[in-house]
This record gives sequence, structure tokens and C-alpha cells, in this order.
Amino acid sequence: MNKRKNPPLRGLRDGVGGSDYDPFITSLELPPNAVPEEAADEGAGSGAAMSFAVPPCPVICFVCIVNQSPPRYNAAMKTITTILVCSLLSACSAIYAEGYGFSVAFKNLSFERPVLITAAPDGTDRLFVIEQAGRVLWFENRPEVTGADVHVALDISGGKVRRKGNEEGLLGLAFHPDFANNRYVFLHYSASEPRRNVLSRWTMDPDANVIRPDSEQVILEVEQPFGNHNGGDIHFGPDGFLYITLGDGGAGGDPHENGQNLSTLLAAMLRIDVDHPQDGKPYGIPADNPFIHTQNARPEIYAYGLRNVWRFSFDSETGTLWAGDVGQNAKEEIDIITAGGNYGWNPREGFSPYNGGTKTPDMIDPIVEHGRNEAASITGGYVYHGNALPQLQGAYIYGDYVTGLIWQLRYDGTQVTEHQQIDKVPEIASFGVDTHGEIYICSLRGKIYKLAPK
Ligand SMILES: [Ca+2]
Ligand SMILES: [Ca+2]
Repeated sequence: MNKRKNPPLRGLRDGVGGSDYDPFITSLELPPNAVPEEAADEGAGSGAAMSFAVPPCPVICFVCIVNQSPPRYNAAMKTITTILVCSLLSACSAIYAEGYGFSVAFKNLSFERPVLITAAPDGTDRLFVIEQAGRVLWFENRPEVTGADVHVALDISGGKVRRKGNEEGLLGLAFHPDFANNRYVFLHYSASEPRRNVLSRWTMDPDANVIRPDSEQVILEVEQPFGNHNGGDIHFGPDGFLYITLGDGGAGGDPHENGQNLSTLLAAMLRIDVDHPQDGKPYGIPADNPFIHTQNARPEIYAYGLRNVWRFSFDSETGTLWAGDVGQNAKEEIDIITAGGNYGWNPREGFSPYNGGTKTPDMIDPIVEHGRNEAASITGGYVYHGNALPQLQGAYIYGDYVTGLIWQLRYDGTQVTEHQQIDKVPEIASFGVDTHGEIYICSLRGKIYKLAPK
């Protein structure tokens, strides 16, 4: 359990190399989703206070009292005290995690800056992990697997993937909904000359062991003015269309004003039809995309005003689209994304104006925000629909890269009805779900964690 209150973070500031974090976290590698690499200093965030959902545990004070007890306390007294402390610890654990939490799932496995974990939708119980440098790996979902059981499906780290900026690299992977038959895998990565995001389709061999290195078909390329804020996540929605997130282009504070500009694909979530190429492009535009009749708007845009959605997901039962949007100086947010929605960046950051910005009636607030004392680089998660933890059924599980804190929340479509901190895992790069609906985390430090009863 977390006995120590997290020290307040000074707020993310942009700088070359993005290395001006609070000393609390300077020992960490920088997140792939938060820190601009080449922008000017933007000043510290306000770090507005927001209390934890979980009350502070009294155990620390109690342990102090015990430790300061004079020598006259005999062995029997110590035994009684120990029992009391253990009871209190147990009670606090119940408050904090309610009998569940994240633990290392595959003790023999470690990866090099893993940024995504997902399952192959082909009836096999396999997990796929992507490493930021450009490797796609898979292994059978068994706790005892070893490094020898990890297969390299593809390695495009030797030049194809740009890995210069902290937030550049192989960022996203999605299996086609009909992957079991067509073997299509989609990758989203950074590339050079010009600096850009590339979305492309690849084909696995018939046994789905390797991705054919000569099979790439580029679908979409978007130039990146700066090395940071590249979004990265890609998912097929329940409608069969491919959703893609792109950040605001980068630097800090959205200097090109891409957030509210519908004529750029940056700062938006896109929705395209990869099965029906159209008008000479390798993809089509879904007929009900929200801006197809809007003058000067890119028809690929599904939602906009997003600063840098690093990770998003669909509720596998309701189809609700959840996203974590990484904030600038003060606020991290969780958004419910709807067609045509304007999520406010850059006039807005969380529930507040950014840099004196004005809220217009169309701007949609997040459902939850976290101040800098709790979060500094939000990692969107998944709605739980596994079997191991019935009490979490339908709860959205997400966390923060910098503080490592993890929360569960419930939202009834109008308001948040439950919101609780449940655990802590270092350097949360991504959440993922296996074929059984159980939730995992890949930590940028290399380990994979699984949410399970404790
Ligand atoms: Ca960028
Ligand atoms: Ca927003």
C-alpha cells in the first residue's frame, strides 16, 4: 500500500530534452507521452491541490508510536502491538485496494521501453508487446513464460522508425477486426525526412508468427512540426472503422494553434475506413464522419481540441470511447469522446481556461481532471470486463505515467458516480486487455503487470 503521500509536482515544463521534472522523478526515464523536446520554457504549472479519494492511512503514525516505545514494554506487549499493527495494516489495505491490485504478471520477462500490450484476436491466447524502438513481440499468455518464449514478429528499429525524440518511435498497433482471416496488422510510428507520423498496414504470415517485412502498405502520413505530442494510439471501433489519435504537433502551448483548427489533422482523433479506399486514397471516409460537409475541415476528423491523447479505448460492451488527454502545465484529463466533439485545447486545459482562453458553448469538459499533485502525464486505460474481479465490472481503470497512481472510476453518462485510487505502478506506459478481458500494464521500465485479486 501507499504509505507516503506523493510530493507535489512542480508542473511539467517544456525544455530541450524535457528534463526539468521535479527532483522526485528526475531519476526516471521520461514518458513517451508528456515531455516536449524542443520548446521554450513555459513556466511552472499551478499545481492546484486536489485531495486523494483514499483517506490517509493512520498506520504510519501508529508504527511511529510503537517504535518510540520505552524498553519497559515487554515481549507480550510487543506481541499485542504487532497484532494490532497487522490488523490496522490489513484494514487499510482493504480501504486502499479492496483485495485487488496490480502485480508483475510474467516474472521471467522484461522488455526494452515497452509502450503497448494487446491480445491477438485470433482465438489464440497470445499477448503482443511493442517496444518504442520498433520491435513487435509476442508470447503465450502463461505466467511461467521465459525470454526464450518471446517471439519477434517484426523489427523495424533499424532506421524506419524515428526514435530521436522522447515521444517518437513505434507508438501504436491494432489488429484488423477480421485479423483471424486476413492477418492485417496496423502500425503507427514516427519516421524521418520529413518528420512525420506513419500509419500503415502490414500482413502476418498464415500462422501469424511473423509480420512480413515486405508487406507494408502506407495508409496515412502526417507531418510533425515538432518531435513531441505525436498521439500514437490506434484502435478499431465497434463500427469497424479505424480511430487514430494525433497530438497538437508539439512544442508547448500549441504555438501553431492546431487545437481549434479543423483544417489540420493534428490535435484530433481521426476515423477512417481502411476497407474501402476512396478518391485515390488508401482509405475511405465514413459517410457519417462529423465534418464531411464543413468547409475547410478535414473529413477524417472525428473529434478535436485534443492536446495529446496518448492512449484511448472503447468499452468492449457499450462502445463508449474513453481517452486520456495529457495536459500542459496544470491538469490531466479523462474525456468521453463523441462524434464532432470539441475538447477545448488550447483555450482550455481540464476544467479551466488555458492562458486566458475563452470557453465556447461547444467545448466539452473532461469527466475527470487531476492536478499536478496526482498526475503529470495521464495514461488512458480500459473499462474492466474480465472475470477475476466482479466488483470492478464496468469500471474504467486508468493511471498516470509520472506518479504511477492508478484509479478506477464509474460514469453513468451524466456524472461520475465512483472514483477511487486503487494502486500504484511505476512508469505506466500503457494499459492493455487479454482475450479474457483481464487488464495489464506495461511499465516503461520493462515489466508487465496484471490486475488481479490479492
Ligand atoms: Ca509532433
Ligand atoms: Ca480538454
